[in-house]
Amino acid sequence: TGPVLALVGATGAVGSVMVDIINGRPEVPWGEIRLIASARSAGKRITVRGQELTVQALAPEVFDGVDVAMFDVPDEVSAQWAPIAAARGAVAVDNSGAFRMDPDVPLVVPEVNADAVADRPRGIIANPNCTTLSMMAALGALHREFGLRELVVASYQAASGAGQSGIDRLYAELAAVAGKDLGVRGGDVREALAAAGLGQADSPFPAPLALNVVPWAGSVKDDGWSSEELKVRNESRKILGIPDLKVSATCVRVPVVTTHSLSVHAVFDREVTVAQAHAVFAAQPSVVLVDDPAQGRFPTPADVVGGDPTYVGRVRQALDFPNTLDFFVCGDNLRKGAALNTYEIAEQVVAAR
Ligand code: 11C
Repeated sequence: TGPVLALVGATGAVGSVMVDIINGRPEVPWGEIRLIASARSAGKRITVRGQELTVQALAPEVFDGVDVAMFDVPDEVSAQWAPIAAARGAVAVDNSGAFRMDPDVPLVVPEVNADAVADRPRGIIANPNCTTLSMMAALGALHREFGLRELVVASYQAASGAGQSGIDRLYAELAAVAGKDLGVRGGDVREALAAAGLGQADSPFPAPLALNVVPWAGSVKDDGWSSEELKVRNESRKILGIPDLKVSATCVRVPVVTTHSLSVHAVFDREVTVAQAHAVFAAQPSVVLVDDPAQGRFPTPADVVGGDPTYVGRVRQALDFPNTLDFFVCGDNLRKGAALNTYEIAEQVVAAR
């Protein structure tokens, strides 16, 4: 019998994708898989690799005998329960923000720093934020070749980054404005939402998302920064192993259900051409290059959603800035951005045993 895998948060937006990923693998190394969630979801039945499993309520005993426990739960739940899982002998692979910047917890993207899984003094490995993750496979490949020095990015983040409530809210808002001719100015979206009973205070977003873009994700931090923007900065530095990487990020929510995009301006130590960058992307197995704008070919969330790779396009050498590249990247925030990378770390842990 193989190792035991636990999935904590099995019924959430990311947890459900995790189950899809496990079901879609040609082979898995696990002898047993346990599904775990809050008491509210306990008792639900979910089919995993042809077997109907009953979701168990989160409790210390569920981790007994577990080799790897993946956590897809809010920060405070991970903060409490990942150490409990570790104390009971499991390696906790955590997708929350609770441990990412802990110096005793590796922050892993297998394409970039797979070896870091072995150095885990707390028995915990962290999975990066989905916005950071969406560009890491591409940036890691470029960094190895040209030496990354500075990063200026703007994100175009999907509603599902805010979980199931974000997905539900976007669909409800779209239903409230659908089929109406709101005129050349797009009408008063707030009025249309209010008329449909969608109060702003009930939304996970700080402004209407339908027919709009919202320059905010996460919580308020010092000097006008959002938590999401600081995560992009701090996590990029840690994953790439460049503690003094200069980063400036602006995080924006857009009315896309799933798949985060980023516009990236990257500055390198060495000269770089578009042809060289294309060659680097083409050689990175988890990156798909879609870059032929004359033929209308570039990545968009609509084409990328549901897929595992990071898609890169619009690669340009900035006319006025030497040693730089500008490009656009799209990645499914629930797959590589969350569930898939977490699962890849879990497989890496058992493969390295
Ligand atoms: C979003 N990236 O799109 C966030 C969600 O630190 O794991 C993930 C937050 C995190 O809202």
